[in-house]
Amino acid sequence: MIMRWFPGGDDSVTLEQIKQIPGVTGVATCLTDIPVGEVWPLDRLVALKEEINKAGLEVEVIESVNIHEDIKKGLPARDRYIENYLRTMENLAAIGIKCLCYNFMPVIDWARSDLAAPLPDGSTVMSYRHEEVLKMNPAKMADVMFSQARGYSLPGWEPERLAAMAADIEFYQSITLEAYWGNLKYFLDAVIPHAEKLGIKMAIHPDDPPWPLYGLPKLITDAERIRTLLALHDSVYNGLALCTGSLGANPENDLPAMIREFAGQGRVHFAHIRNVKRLSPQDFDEAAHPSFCGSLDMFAIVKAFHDSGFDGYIRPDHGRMIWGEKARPGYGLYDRALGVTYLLGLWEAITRMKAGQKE
Ligand SMILES: [Mn+2]
Repeated sequence: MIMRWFPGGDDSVTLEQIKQIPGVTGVATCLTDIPVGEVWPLDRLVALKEEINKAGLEVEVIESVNIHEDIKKGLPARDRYIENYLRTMENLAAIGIKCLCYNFMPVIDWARSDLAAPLPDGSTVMSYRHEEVLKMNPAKMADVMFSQARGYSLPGWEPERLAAMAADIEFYQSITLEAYWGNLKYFLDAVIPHAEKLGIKMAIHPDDPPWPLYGLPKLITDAERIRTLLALHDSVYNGLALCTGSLGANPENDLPAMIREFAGQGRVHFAHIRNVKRLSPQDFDEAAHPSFCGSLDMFAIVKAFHDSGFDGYIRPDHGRMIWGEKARPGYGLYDRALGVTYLLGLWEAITRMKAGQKE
């Protein structure tokens, strides 16, 4: 069980606080100040690892090393950026990283219409209203998100990406889904053999939300698409960060079945387990972790991981903002800590009930 943590004073939550959450043994982290496409310097990574280890926590997961838009677009410059990606992977392997989370979402990483939507209990959550998102142009959505980010960086919404946003969205209108799969395959064919050599499991994060937006191609949205992804380069090192909140926004996605299939094949390396409250097929609020707080059956989800013999990394993903906490949207301490405790409780109960059945 790990938690996402941002270094360099870019997080309201401290390593010391994370260390005190029962059962959390490490963090998933990243360097947020390296421009997308540049090599992550080894000395910075060594210092990062030392800082985390000093707090009594492990760092074996990086979330994320984002992919330069030229790779996603399939431009000639992609080879240089893929070379940089391979160099970054070597530096990550040198500090003992075993799992690398990334995504292949064009231009816009995760999208929400509100980062602090109030719930009746006085807490706030990140929410998504499809009509509102369509009414905003992407630049307006970026404005809304930054105005609610409390000064923290928004992973996946790097300034250099925003600057080129309008032109990039225009560019993607002429890229077919088939061509976009081809661009992902080109990347995987270069990266996965290197990952095998270095012992780093690649874990792609699903698209969030899992449906098309602004005419942009979306790849990782459902079971059929995930089968396509896994077949693009058939290696266990080509795997998933299975995010229940992202995939669960679409009521058609049967999460326990997907977990059984893909974790059963050893292709899930990282689990983001959180709940989501669906309000219509394309509207949702993020929710507290327990089943009764949202639309997902969290017991069935955790049991599917358990039954599949899942031994990868789990994190509680996003939480609500509660108890007056001021933090990066989705990444406060309190609700994620409650989420950890709930998930570990489910895990223990399932483990012990199975042991009891055997006696
Ligand atoms: Mn996630």
